[in-house]
Amino acid sequence: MLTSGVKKVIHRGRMSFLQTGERLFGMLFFGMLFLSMVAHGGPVQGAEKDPSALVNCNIQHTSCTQKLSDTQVVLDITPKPVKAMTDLTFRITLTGKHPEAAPYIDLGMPGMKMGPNRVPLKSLGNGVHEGTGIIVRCPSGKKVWKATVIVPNMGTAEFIFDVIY
Ligand SMILES: [Cu+2]
Repeated sequence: MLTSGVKKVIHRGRMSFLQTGERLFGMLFFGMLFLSMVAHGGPVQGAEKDPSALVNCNIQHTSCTQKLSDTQVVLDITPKPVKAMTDLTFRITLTGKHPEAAPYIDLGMPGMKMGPNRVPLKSLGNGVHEGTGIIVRCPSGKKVWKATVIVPNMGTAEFIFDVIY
């Protein structure tokens, strides 16, 4: 009597455990499905599909200029052609109002989460700032890169350009 009662309880316990397990598995499955949908079909995808449409800087041939409130931000990268996996010199020239601290550059790719890649810049006087950095080769094969120039207390300017692999 007693043992069969205990068995029943164990059996019932097992059943509900199995059901909970199945439910958990289902939730995980749909959770992952949802995540992969977000990862592949989110609003960022537009930029990832055709990043060349976002290019706003012909860095392979010239420097690039953007307006930032009271100043102009000029970016140049040398040597040219600008290649991935080589030491590059980044030069930011600010005309007009000067910031409280030196600007710096965050390198990344449009619509993609790349690892952090910051280029600190040193002032050379007259609004000129320079630093060295490396643009890596993206495993996706995409060659459109983005340099976000952060000018303390003034704002940011985004330069999007093609890099040679
Ligand atoms: Cu990438």
